[in-house]
Formats: sequence, C-alpha cells, structure tokens
Amino acid sequence: MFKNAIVRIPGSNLADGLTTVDLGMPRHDLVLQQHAAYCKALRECGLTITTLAADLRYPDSTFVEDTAVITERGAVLTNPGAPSREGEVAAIREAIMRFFPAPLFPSLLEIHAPGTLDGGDICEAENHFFIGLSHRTNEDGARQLAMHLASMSYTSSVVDVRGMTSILHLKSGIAYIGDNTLVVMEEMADNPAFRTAFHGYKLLRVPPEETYAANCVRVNGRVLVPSGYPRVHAALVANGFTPLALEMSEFQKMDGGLSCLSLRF
Ligand code: CIR
Repeated sequence: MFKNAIVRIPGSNLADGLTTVDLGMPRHDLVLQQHAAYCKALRECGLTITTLAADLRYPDSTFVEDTAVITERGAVLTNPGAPSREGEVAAIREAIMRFFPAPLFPSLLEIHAPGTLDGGDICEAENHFFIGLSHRTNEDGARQLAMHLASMSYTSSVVDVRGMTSILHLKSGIAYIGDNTLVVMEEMADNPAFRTAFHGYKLLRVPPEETYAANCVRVNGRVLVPSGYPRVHAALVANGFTPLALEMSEFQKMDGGLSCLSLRF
C-alpha cells in the first residue's frame, strides 16, 4: 500500500523542457488543470500528498519520479542522465529525506557520476526491480542501483531498452500493476530479448497505437491510466483491475507519462 506521494507543480516554462515528440506546445492552463486532477486522483486513492512549489530553474522538474527510487526499505537519490536535469535532485533531496530519517533507514543512498540513472527506468515488481538501460540510465548507474537494492535485500535485473527508439524510459513501455501482472507494449512483449526478463509474469499486451498507456500506475485499489486508450482500459477491466482514467495530453507533449508526475511510497 502507498501512503504518500511527492509532486511538484509544473512551472510556467514546462515547454522549455526536453521532448522527443512533435505534438505541439503544452498549454499552461491545461497543464495545471491536468496536474490538479492527477493530485486529486492520488488523494482519492488514499495518499497524502506533499506538494512542492514550481521550480523555474528546471523546466522538467514536475517529472519528480526521475529524481529518486523510493522503496519501503529506503530511498536512493538518482543522478539524472540529461544534463539539464542534474540539479533537480538537490532541489528535492530534503523533501524526500524527511520521510527516511536515520537510524530507521540506511544512510543516504545515491547514484554518483559517472553513473547516471532516471527513476523512469526503474520498475518495481514486489521485491524485484527491473532496471532499464536507456539513453538516460547507463551501465554504471544500473550497477550502483543494483548494489543499493541488494543492500536492502531486493533483487534486480537489467533490461536494455537502448535499441527501442520509440520510448524514453523502460517504464514508457512497461508497468507492474500487482497480482504478478505486467502491462507491456507489444514491441517489447514480442521481442525475444525481453522474454527471459518477463518470464513468469502475466502480460497485458498494449497494441502499438496505445503504447502511451503502457505507462500506467497501480495506486492501492486503482490503476491510473491515461484517458483515450480504450483497449488498455478494457484489458484492465477484463483482468479484474479498476482503472481511473486521467487526461494527460499536455504532459505527453513533453514525453511525460503518468508515473513520472509523482514519487509514491
Ligand atoms: C524528460 O525528457 O526528461 C522529460 N521531458 C520527461 C520525463 C518523463 N519522465 C518519466 O517518464 N519518468
């Protein structure tokens, strides 16, 4: 069960952030509306939210997920792979560490250069973590995280998505939604390279035209899913999950998915 979430209000300069898609500029009024609806949904799922003020130094800083990997047993601060996002960790450190005081938790765990790692590449599936190697997360970052996770008695395995040009992070293409179930974009589910990694899980396959919805998030009894993806929505319902659809159009323009807008723990 999650109890808490940390979010950051999107800055008025979100459009200056990084993106690889050509969907137009986000509209700030809609950005704020969609962010507010997202926070409301998290509250409906029973979470208490810590809301951080917009930080105009970092246009991408509303995508807080990339700054940390948070588990029940401790938090690991990351070293984001995009140079423009490096300072985001220092900006959020205090807000995260308040929840992980010593001596209850291991002293501050961090990913250090030359390791880089974005939280969007880390998919937690109960006591196992999939660590995505991407254009943001490098081998050294993955190795450091695996070591930190092992120190907290978690297992991990590396999933190399560097060849998949259609996704930014591992979690742009998969989500673990509980009950031994992974939501997986078809391109990954069909790729023999990933077969061993996902062996033993029930796979809900996401058709190519709905790939964006592979980034969904289980929050207690619900699965948050972007609105406008009927096949994923129907597959969730058919498999006994309870989706909660959220409008995400403005964040999608900046390569952002549902998971990246919060740290949940
Ligand atoms: C970036 O390119 O870093 C941001 N514009 C989007 C980050 C999305 N983060 C995530 O999926 N975890």
